[in-house]
Amino acid sequence: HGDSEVKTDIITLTRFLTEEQHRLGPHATGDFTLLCHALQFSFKSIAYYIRRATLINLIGLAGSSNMTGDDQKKLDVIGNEIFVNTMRGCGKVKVLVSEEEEEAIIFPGHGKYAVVCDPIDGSSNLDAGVSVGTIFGIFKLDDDAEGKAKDMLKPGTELVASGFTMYGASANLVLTMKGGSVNGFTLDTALGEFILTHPDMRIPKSKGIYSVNEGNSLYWTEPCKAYFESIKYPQQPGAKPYSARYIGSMVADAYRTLCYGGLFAYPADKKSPKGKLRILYECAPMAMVMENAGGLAITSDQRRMLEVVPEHIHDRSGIFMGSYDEVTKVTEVFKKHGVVA
Ligand code: P6P
Repeated sequence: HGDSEVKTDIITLTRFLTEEQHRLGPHATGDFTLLCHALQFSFKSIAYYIRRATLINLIGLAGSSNMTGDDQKKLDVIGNEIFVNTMRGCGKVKVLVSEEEEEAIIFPGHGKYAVVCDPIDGSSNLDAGVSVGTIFGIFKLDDDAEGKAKDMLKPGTELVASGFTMYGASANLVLTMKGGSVNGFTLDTALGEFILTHPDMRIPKSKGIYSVNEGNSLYWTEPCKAYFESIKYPQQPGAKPYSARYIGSMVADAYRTLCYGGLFAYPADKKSPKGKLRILYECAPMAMVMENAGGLAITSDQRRMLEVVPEHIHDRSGIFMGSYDEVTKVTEVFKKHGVVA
């Protein structure tokens, strides 16, 4: 047979996870695989609601859709409820930390995994049609873990998997396992399957793009100001200024940075001394994706992002992440200003 134009050897996320499990050998119990199936159902459900949200919000479908008469739930709440239900339902998760839940949720049963998530990151952008997404991380609990919130206070280096989905023109999932590659999947809504479309994603080693909210520059520390000055007003002869790209939705800025390269930053500053983004379910999962794609991720005080241990489940951190050479430039400027990890 000649190769027909139609691609018939499709790798779905389901098949990808099965192959991953087989790669781990016969001792793999399949618990992680079942957890990931529950995760993918969460993403499909959230993608559905986000696609509908515009219609519901903008053309008043809410009146007809909430027959029970309760208020049209905000998408954050819907996304969070979906996550809680699927993580409880799969029976493999003991602890769930969500941006939308003040306390960690402890499920009954003997789940061996802990999940951290921001169900709908950037939801404030939704009304403007800006891409939002889900950011998630999976930890394996120690055998003697009590299944309490303190079991979640772990460094990102202990994540067994992490990633994010971006609900834009299509729903894109970026998934990476500990020590593994970064793989991108696109939701085929007709099949209801995430299809492997971006195998082994590698972030370009360098790229003249920076992504930061310059509206905070009044509050930046001296080394931070010096870094951004150095790329906006380069001193090297013939050097061109960097291009600015800031969407204000972390998953969108992260996805662009992963695809094109560059530097994404949400620095700790005088207004937010601990930074704005959360360690457990925003910074650490993104840092693992960037590092596994060949990039770097550090804090404002120049520590490796993945080595930071939060003291509370909702702790924040400053973050610089992206292309290897670009994050290295940040470290060089900060070092000149005496900020060394
Ligand atoms: P700012 C969205 O609200 C978010 O949590 C991230 O998705 C995004 O990177 C950041 O905050 C944007 O914050 O202060 O620039 O609007």
